Amino acid sequence: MKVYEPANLRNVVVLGHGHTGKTQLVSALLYTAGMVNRLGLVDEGTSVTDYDEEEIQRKFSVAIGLAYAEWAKCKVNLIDTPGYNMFFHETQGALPVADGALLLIHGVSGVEVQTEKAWNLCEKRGIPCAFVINQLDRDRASLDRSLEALRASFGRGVIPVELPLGIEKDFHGVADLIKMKGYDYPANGSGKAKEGDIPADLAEAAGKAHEALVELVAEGNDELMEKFFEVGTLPAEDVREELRREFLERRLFPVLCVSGLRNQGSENLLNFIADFFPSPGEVGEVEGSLPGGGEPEKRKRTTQEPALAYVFKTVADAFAGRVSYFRVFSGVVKNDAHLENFSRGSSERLAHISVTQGKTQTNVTELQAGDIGAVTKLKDTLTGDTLGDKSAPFLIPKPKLAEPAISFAIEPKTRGDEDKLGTAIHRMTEEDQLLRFSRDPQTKELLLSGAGQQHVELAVSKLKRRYHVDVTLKAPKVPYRETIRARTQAQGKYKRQTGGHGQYGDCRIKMEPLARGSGFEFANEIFGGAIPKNYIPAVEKGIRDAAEKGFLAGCPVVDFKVILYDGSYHDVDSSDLAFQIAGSFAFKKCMEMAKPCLLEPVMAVEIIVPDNFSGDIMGNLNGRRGRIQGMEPKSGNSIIKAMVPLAEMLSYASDLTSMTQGRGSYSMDFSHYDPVPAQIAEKIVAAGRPAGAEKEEE
Ligand SMILES: Nc1nc2c(ncn2[C@@H]2O[C@H](COP(=O)(O)OP(=O)(O)O)[C@@H](O)[C@H]2O)c(=O)[nH]1
Ligand SMILES: [Mg+2]
Repeated sequence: MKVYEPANLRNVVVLGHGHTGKTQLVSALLYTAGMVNRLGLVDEGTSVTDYDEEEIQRKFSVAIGLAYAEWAKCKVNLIDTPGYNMFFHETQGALPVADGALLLIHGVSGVEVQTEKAWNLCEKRGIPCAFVINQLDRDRASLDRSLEALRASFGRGVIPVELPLGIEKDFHGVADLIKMKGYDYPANGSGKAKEGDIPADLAEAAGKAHEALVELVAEGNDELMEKFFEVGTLPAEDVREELRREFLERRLFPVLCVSGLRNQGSENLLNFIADFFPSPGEVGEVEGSLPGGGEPEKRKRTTQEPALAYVFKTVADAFAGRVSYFRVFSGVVKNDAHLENFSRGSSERLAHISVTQGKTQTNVTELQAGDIGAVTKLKDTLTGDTLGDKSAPFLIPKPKLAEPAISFAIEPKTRGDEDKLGTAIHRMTEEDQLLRFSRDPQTKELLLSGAGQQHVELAVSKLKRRYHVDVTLKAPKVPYRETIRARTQAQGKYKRQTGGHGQYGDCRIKMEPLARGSGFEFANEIFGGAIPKNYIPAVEKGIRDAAEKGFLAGCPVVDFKVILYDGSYHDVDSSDLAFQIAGSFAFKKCMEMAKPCLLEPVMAVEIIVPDNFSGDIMGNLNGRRGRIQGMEPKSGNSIIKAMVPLAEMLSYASDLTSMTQGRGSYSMDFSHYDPVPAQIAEKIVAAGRPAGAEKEEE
């Protein structure tokens, strides 16, 4: 494997809505560049970057896939990403290592929800972005309609640099609007084009599109504008140079045309990447901070600087162990280098660095600034860590991830599964930082949390396939709570005479409701030593423990205040334990009269769907006891905001998918607790009341 200098590297992230054909296109580009010896097909499970068994089975990407094409003296690193909202955190993880983006558009569907999200990611990081209209071989695919949608969403800087030759099933290549040449691709998928003149029937349209391109390019440069007005056109070399400059500045967003499935338009796309996309040296200095103090720090992206690398992905491979994927940001990372992990303050040895072509690793001797590679068996380096030459500390900021939106309860099927679960989950959470594992303190269930149902289901499937751990996935128990609605007071007395030493505790308390979210308050208003000071914490503890166990349905009682105002004691028989029990008795008596009720968590939900679904979605939310807070249109989509009880959202992911044919997405955060309507509460109480609650004794 050749060593590539920064000037000959291109780091390209492939973004787009699910099913636009990102993975298929990457396979087509790799085949065209001669990197693989057959055209991999997503539909047959032979694509290069969806090699994971979970991806092959699902036929869509769930993780970043890495590949490279050696083309026109360049090494083009291609980072394939998942398009589904559920795996958006994976996609986000690829952005820090990309210098340019291909944003794929489905030739029939146009701009979709994830198109916008991907666009926003690039905008935030100032990453140049070229649009690729894919699947132009399909019925009803159209460049014109796609352009209209793109311009409506992203402005007039969207400009085609190619036109399709032939439409729908007759699509067979592209007309290059800079060179003004036609490129005819065979139907056999070889990806090899024949250059010729633009066909006569397209000549006029191509002429107009060429003029539009030249004019828009000239707009960004006064000198060129003058020249353009004088002569009426511009030399191709000027157009290229200026187009490139404005593409890198994100003033212009070139549009290219392909069919990834038929491998048409691929050579032109590869040439475009090699000629127009930035090399790592052209994207400004690396911005980061000094470890410890967090002071801003910059670093030149040259090979002369000390080594600096950033780990953007970690895979727990069953055979190779931990594989860390990194990008070199400055200097040179040599095989067998010893680097400092600045994020953790430890040192690592990078034995066996390699480059990645889908599932295949090829060892290399060194990787220069800008290049992307992999290394196995780092000790304690994880995704988001910065490694580098010990003499030159530096931290590269890692993207801020969303928090998990949903939790499911998991239950190991056998004792053996239970034993293996911990290690397996640990590996999986290393690999996927949005996956969380915990035990619910209230319900004692094991919880697996993630971005959504599919994300958690994927984790369960991986547990079984990779780690042979079988668990059942259940909807989690909703963390209900209890509270009171009336003021009450009661006495709790515990007295026992057994043989010699007895037990004695006696307290009188008042109980009153507090505002939502206040939790529990305890006030001591005993005067004159009716209960000695040292027993008062015991009374409080007795009440707290009883409140934790619940009264109606075994859920913690919250938002109430207890005032201890009287009681009595015995010189010999009183003890902490006796006063704890007395406290719990008083609490239970109060609860009986305090009009207790159940509270449920309510979520703030945000749903994004194409406009035509918004009516159905809102009707459906009403059925879930949701309260709509508002609706905003956003370029063909509606953003619906609502407050919905968590209990009604447990199956939302799959319902939304089926209601919108997979085109809707949602997120939710905890908002507050609200009383459960009486009818529903009755059922929960019937199911949840702890059996054989202990009887009071006086
Ligand atoms: N007709 C047609 N189908 C395509 C094309 N590219 C991809 N597909 C199909 O679209 C589906 C999704 O492709 P995939 O590459 O997995 O999309 P991704 O989710 O963007 O990675 C698969 O069934 C592909 O075979 C194309 O250019 N033409
Ligand atoms: Mg994919």
